[in-house]
Amino acid sequence: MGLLAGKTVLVTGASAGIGRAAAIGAARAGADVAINYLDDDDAAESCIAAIEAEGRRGIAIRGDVAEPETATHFVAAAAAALGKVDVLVNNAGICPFHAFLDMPIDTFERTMRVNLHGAYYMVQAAANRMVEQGHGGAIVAVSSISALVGGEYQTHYTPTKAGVHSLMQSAAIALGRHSIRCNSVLPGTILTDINKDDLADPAKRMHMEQRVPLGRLGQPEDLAGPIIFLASDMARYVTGAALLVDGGAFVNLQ
Ligand code: NAD
Ligand code: RM4
Repeated sequence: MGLLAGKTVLVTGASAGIGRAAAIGAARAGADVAINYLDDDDAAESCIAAIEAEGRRGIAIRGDVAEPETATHFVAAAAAALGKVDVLVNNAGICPFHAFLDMPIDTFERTMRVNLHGAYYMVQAAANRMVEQGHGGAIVAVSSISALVGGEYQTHYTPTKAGVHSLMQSAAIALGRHSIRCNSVLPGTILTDINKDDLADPAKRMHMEQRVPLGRLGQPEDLAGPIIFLASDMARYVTGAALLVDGGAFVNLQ
């Protein structure tokens, strides 16, 4: 029996990267999976095909998480197609690397809206559905090591990741009475499209790699296990927690 057998899992931003790996990992762990995606229909279809190849049901629902109505639509459409909502993995996010002093207002505001406002709307919509259902649930937010440390070209981004981490802490308190657990994962540097350009600089990539005690940067699949664990009943007494998934990078300061 998989850790998520019989559960319905919703994942935002699952057409690529960590979200895709979490969605497919959840299916492998026995869940039916609904994915939200922004605009890449082919990538979303490919994720659904991989979910179905695990013998599970999958549905893809398009929408920009920065819009509040995307969240209510996603949750309603997922529940209509798959019957219920047990788990939300709030993953969608952007990080358009840029210097601080001349940060364009649009870049700052879009990053806040997608990463933080989007998370808020999604968590609220999923929680309302879980409360209505009356049998609890689990929310896992993809925060970041950036919730704990800064980044010169991430002054717009790191506050959103600290915000998502904080949202999970407060939501854990607000939703505990409904048996809804709220936790976050804090990935270190994971090789995905979000940092492809940034890590194209060989010096930067080597610097990042050398900081990791486990000796390599992460792959999206490295997040699947920790996300599935926090989503599963194995973590039934874990709420308000944050789990670094960074190969040890955060503790490697000295
Ligand atoms: P990615 O670019 O591969 O994936 C991001 C996903 O979010 C994509 O599927 C994208 O389409 C989707 N997305 C972006 N804007 C959206 C919107 N407005 N509405 C709906 N979907 C949207 O990058 P990733 O690394 O897999 O990022 C996933 C999450 O992991 C992000 O929240 C990111 O902050 C976080 N994270 C990544 C790293 C890393 O090093 N890769 C580290 C820490 C945290
Ligand atoms: C993470 C962390 C990674 C970076 C991504 C975009 O939070 O800072 O190093 O590549 O964001």
